Amino acid sequence: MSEENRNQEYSASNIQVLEGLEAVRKRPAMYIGDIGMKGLHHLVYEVVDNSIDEALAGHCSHIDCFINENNSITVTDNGRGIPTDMHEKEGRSALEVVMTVLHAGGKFDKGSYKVSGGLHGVGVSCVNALSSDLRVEVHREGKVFEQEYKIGAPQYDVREIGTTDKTGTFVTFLPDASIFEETVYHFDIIVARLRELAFLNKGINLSITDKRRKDDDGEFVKEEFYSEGGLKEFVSFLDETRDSILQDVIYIDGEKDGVPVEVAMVYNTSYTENVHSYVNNINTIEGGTHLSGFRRGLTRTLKKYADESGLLKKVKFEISGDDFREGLTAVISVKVMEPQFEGQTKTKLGNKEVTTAVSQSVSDMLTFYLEENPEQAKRIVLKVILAATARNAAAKAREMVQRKSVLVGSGLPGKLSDCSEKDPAKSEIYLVEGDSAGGTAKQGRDRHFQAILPLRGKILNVEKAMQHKVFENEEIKNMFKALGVSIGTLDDERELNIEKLRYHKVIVMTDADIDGSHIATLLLTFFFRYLKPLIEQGYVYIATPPLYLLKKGKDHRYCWDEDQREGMIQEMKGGKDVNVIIQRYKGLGEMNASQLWDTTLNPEYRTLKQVTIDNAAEADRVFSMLMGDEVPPRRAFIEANAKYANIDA
Ligand code: 0RA
Repeated sequence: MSEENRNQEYSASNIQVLEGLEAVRKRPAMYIGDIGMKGLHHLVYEVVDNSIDEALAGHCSHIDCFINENNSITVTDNGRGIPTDMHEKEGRSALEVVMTVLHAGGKFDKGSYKVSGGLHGVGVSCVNALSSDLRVEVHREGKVFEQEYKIGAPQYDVREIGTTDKTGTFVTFLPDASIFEETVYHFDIIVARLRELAFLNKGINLSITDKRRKDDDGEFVKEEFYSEGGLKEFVSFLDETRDSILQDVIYIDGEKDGVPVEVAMVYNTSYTENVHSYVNNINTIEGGTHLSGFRRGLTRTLKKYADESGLLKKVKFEISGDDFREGLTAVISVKVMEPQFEGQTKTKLGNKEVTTAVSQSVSDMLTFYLEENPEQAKRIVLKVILAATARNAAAKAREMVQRKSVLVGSGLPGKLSDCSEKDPAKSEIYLVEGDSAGGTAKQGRDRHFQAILPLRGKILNVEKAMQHKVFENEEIKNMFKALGVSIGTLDDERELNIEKLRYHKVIVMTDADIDGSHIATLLLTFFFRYLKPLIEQGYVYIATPPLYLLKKGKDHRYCWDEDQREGMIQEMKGGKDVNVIIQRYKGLGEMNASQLWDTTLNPEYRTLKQVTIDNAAEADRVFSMLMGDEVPPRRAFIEANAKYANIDA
């Protein structure tokens, strides 16, 4: 290629690069999901994923992350280092291409098994485009190379800055504050993801250091993760606060039809099913073919074993797929070369060939396990029979709920004060603790679009109740009826129908004290276990009533926490020696209707916290811990999270 040609080509591809990065900056949400807290953290995952790929290729053992003082992030690995040689076609360093060209990630290593990769699989160039500053350093072939960028644009050609006896890649980036709504990183969010990644990719050392904070020993706050046992340990971790009915975790790590399949499962004494599935390290919250394969393999194998064991002789009714999964905690992780993601959140695996691969793997593993462990096998079968018996009772209870609701006509509970608006997108329902607060809310609300459903006292702890008890519970029936949500069965699966959901804002409102937060947690547990799609679709919120009222003559102001209270008092005093009266609200009942409207109901002034499931495995663990029997872990959690009043879960 002549020099002239090369220059021409260089500038042509340069323009393309700039256009590509500009596209990312114009529509960041299309590439990283959103520009809030989630998207901000997604940048970290994207960079870490590249290092994970290098580790999965067998060339990297350590990945270390740092939240720096200015909320920039550094990710380092001890892999081979991104190649820095001239990229023939592009006429510049391969490193620069990787860092600036969309989707350039895997181009150099076709043979390798690139299975990791963020949800959107966009690559590090995307992170670069969305960073006001980024610096990459590569240690390779005895030399140290570096390049820096501003919003994706290289500030100079890749240059050599020294010698080294190590290999690896170091990336430091500062998210662009003009793009992201928030730029402060949360240690706990990154911790949860790295822990998950350590379990999903056994044998890799991962760490996160928070350089903004020091612990009591004067060291930066740091967490390290390493899993020898992979999913086996993941399942034990998830079920730490539950009682297993098996001696150990059932585990398989193999490959079928070219699909690596790893599955770990255990049965506990609870009544909930807890199955988490992953494809290429991505949590597939909508499931898909791998999950179907798991269920099929599990049901067939257990059914066959139960039939042959003779234990089913006395059982007079059908055993359904659900029954085989009551009290089951499992994690399924598959690696797929060209995954097809479908569904609303693009987290549902579509590849048909995966169903059989997983189903056969699971069948093989389970058949072997059941034959080798007859004692454990019997416990599982008895557990399944128990579940089927209870489900029969529950089906009867449910039928009654549905029949009743038909008889009542509109089917709305008597205690519901409905709104006049009929469009769900414009309607809200407040679930209010206690009849008296319910009464105040009813007077204070805007009846045009706000409905009130008072709930009496303690809500059932669904974590510890059998399904039929849940469906027989009066308050729970009222919630189903008011929300317009029904449950049917389809293809052996319990199926929630939320098409007729009557409100797109479902707001939990409780007292701002310990009891109130306990009731909120009980309600959220119920939503998490029985109405998860409502949370996933962003319909569930928590109201935040104020904690204090400050009065100076006619000047009345509300405060939501201590810091705000102190600041507000100073402001009201204005340096003078005047008296500010502080009233502490202990419960909703202490507010009158107009105060409640002003602070907690009026969309113009209220603050609603949207309930989200950022990390399903983590949420699952937290709920089982909060609602389970064991007190010490619960107390530790509540103390650690006291400031957030247990509701960020
Ligand atoms: C392609 C080829 C080679 C290394 C990498 C990619 C690589 C990428 C990243 C991203 C973060 N850390 C990384 N480490 C390595 C090397 C090919 C070779 O040396 O033969």
